[in-house]
Amino acid sequence: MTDFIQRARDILRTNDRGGYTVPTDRLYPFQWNWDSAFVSMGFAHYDVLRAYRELERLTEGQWADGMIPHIIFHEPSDTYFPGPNVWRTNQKKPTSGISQPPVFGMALKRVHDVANAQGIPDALARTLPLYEAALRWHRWWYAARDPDATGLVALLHPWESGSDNSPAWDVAMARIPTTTHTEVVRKDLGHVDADMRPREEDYRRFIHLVDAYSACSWNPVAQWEAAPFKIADVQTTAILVRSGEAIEQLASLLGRENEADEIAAMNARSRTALLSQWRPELRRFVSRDLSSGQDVQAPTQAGFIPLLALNLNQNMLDAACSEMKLWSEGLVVPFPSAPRNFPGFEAKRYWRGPVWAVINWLLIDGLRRNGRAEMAEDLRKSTIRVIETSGFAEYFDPLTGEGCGGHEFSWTAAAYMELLGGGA
Ligand code: 9WN
Repeated sequence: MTDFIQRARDILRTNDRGGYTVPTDRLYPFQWNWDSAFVSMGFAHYDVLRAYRELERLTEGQWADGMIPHIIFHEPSDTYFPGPNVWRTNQKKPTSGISQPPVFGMALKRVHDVANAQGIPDALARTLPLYEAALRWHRWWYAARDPDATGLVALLHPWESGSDNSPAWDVAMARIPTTTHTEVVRKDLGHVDADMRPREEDYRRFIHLVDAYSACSWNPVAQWEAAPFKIADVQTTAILVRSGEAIEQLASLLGRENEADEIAAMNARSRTALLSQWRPELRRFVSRDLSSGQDVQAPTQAGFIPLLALNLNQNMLDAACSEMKLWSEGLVVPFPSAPRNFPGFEAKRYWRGPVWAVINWLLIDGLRRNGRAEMAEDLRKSTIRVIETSGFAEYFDPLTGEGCGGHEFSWTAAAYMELLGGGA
C-alpha cells in the first residue's frame, strides 16, 4: 500500500463517527448525503462491510415520504450553521428538510457487486433494505420534485444541488429576498477564509428559503406551490438516472421485475428530457428555471454531467468534448466548476470555478460511458496528481492546483482510492 492510500484510509478513520463519516472535522460535523455515497464507494475498496454501514446509517434519516435528507444530525454539534433548530423538521431523527444529489443508488450497486465478488454470505440480504430505500427515494424525486412529470427533477434550494453558490443560480437567487426570520450566525468563517466561501448575501438567501419551507411544514406539495426558487436541474437529473440504472439492475437481481420496469420507465423519461436540454450553440446541456421558464445560461460543470446518463450521438459528443477541452486549456488541474473566461469565475470561491474531485469522478464515469477513454484517463491522472501534490483538500484552485476549503476531506480521500483503483 502506498503512503497516499494509507493517508486516505486514515482520513476516513479519523472522520468516522460510528458507522458514518463526517465530510471533515468541525466544518461539517454531521452526515451529508452525497458525501456519504461517495465515501461508501471509497470504503468498498478495502472494507465492504463498512461501506454498507455508511449507507445504512444514511437511511436512518429517511423520511416517511421517501426523501433522504441532505444532512442527518446524528449527534449535536455547535460548529455548524444551520443546525436542527433552524431546520425545525420535526423528524424523530433530526435532519435537514431538503435533499442532495442521489449518488446513493450508484454507490449501493458498487458496494453490492464488491460484496458479491468477495463471497460475503448475506450480500443480497444486506443490499435488499438499502435497495428499497433507494427506490422509495427515487419515487420521491419524481413525485415531490417533478409533479408535472417532465422527466427533469427540480431543486427548491441551491444546497439541494450540492453546488451551493454555483453561477448557475445567480439569476434565480437575485430574486430571493435577503430578509430572514432566523438570525444568520455563520460558523463556516471560523474554519475557512471568507474568500473561499459563499458570500453573506448568499447565506441570507439560503436561510430565507429555509424559513419559507419551514413555514410550509416541509410539506412537498405546499413547498412546490410556494417555492421562490425552482430549477429543473440537469446535473441532479443525470445523477438520478445513473443511479436509476444501478437500482434497475439491482431490482432484476432481486427478482423484482415489476419494480425493474417501473424504474426503467422513470429513467427513460428522464433521458428524453435531458436530451431536450442540449444546446448545440453552447455545446453543453442547460438547466431550466421553472419560475421564469428560461434556460439557465451560466456555464458550469453541470452542463457536462449528463454524459453520465446518456449515450450521446457523435456530433453531440464531439461538441461536448471540444467544449470541455476548451475550458481545461491552460489549467494546472481541470475540470473547473466554471470556465476561467466567464466574468463570474473565481478560482478559489467554492463552486464558482474550483475543481472538485468527486465532480471529476462523475465526469470520468460519463466520458468512459461515451467511449472517450483517453480524455477520461487524462482527467483521472491529473486529479490523482493534484491530490498527491496538494493533499486531500475539499477542492482545488484550477489555476494553481492549491488545495482550498476544508482539509483532510472524506470525499477527496474516497475519490483518490477510486481513481487510483482505476474505477469510476
Ligand atoms: C451545505 C459537505 C457539503 C457538500 C456540498 C458543499 C457543502 C454545505 C455547506 O458541503 O455544502 O450542504 O454548508 O457549505 O457545497 O456539496 O455536500 O461536504
